[in-house]
Amino acid sequence: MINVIGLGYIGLPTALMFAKSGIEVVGTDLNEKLIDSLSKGKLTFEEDGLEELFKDAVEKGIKFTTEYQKTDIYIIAVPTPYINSSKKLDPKYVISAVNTVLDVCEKGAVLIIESTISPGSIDKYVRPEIAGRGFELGKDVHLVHAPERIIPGNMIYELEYNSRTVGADDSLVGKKAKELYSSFCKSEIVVTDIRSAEMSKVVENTYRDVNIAFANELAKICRNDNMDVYEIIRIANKHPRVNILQPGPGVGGHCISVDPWFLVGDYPDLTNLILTARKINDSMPTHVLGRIRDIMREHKITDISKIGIYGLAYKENVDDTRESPTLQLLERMDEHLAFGVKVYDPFIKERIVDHQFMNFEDFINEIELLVIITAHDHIKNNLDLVKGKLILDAKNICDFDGVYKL
Ligand code: SAJ
Repeated sequence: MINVIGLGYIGLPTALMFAKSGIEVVGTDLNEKLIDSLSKGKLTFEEDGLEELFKDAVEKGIKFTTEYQKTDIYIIAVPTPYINSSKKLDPKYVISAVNTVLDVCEKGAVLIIESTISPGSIDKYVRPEIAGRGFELGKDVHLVHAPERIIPGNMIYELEYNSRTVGADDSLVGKKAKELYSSFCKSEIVVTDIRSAEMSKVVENTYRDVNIAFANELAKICRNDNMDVYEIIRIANKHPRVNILQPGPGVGGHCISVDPWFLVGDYPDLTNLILTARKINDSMPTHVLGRIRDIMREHKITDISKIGIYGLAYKENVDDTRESPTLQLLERMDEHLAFGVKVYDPFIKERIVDHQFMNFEDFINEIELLVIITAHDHIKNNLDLVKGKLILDAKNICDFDGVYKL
């Protein structure tokens, strides 16, 4: 039996995949409301294909509880928040989960940590904890780091078809973990050591951050001289060895905007490029604000409540608002006492910011300038309804005449 600890964005779909493939799974989370909801057959977040997978897993007998189970395989997928001021990882949930596992596990249990951690975290925080409890690593318990790679919006497909990394101290334990994941993962599973697994995960997200920063810097250069950045990227990408990403209003989510900071925090003298990329991406909400100001001036709009921001989620077709460019933008506005901008996102059903609308038409009726920050399919399918408005399209989804771009 596998006990999956932490049933959030990663733990839940992973637990469901194991259950669907016929393995006995118990999902544990300390959040009673969440367990209550899952036990009643109600999902806690939206994701393509998740409903179906959930149904299959429930039919196969997956159980949800707040209790840690006595078993020999654990998958730990608890959150790893980062401390904004120091840009360092806060390992408290991982440490606490490891400790509780040690309270109940069978001798020789394998602890697989899936949560993203900064390189070196297992040496720094987890091994000493285990040794401090009197457990001998490699005998009483075995450690594995198997960082996830799935992308919100396409998680279920990617769980099955992405290649995976398994880092272990011992090749036999690595092989065992690999076999376990191959119950649902149809792609290559690379077995390596724990430090390489930690580092490769953070490197993957940093690579994407740096490449998005390049696109964002191009957007700023092109804006300065009134060139069309999208056209330039489209042409440049015809070159067989060029593949520039898309500029946008900023980089959100709990991964790409966070992981590079771990490298900057640990290697401050060696991370010039990575730090600059982070700064460029973090500056994009301010760039959008500058664009809003230009348009307001040009059209003599003085009332901020005539501005409507579309999108609170950090990217299209998800309901996750962590580090979202819109939240960053509202924070910048707040710092400058610019209150009253209206906000709408069809995926966010609870009110999380001031002046948030729950109805799209009401929202559109009350604004003069629509700022598109998140390219949900919903807005792509409703562009007809916004044709008469001034539009700042930070995601390049509208091709009407007169639409302002980044
Ligand atoms: N973005 C751009 N321009 C682009 C692509 C993305 O501005 O061309 C923005 C998005 O709008 C969003 C942010 O970047 O705000 C991040 O979005 P994303 O779709 O690139 O990635 P995430 O954060 O949803 O998921 C990433 C993925 N990592 C990589 O692609 C290297 C995913 O595979 C990881 O599993 C995930 O981080 C994670 O959990 O670490």
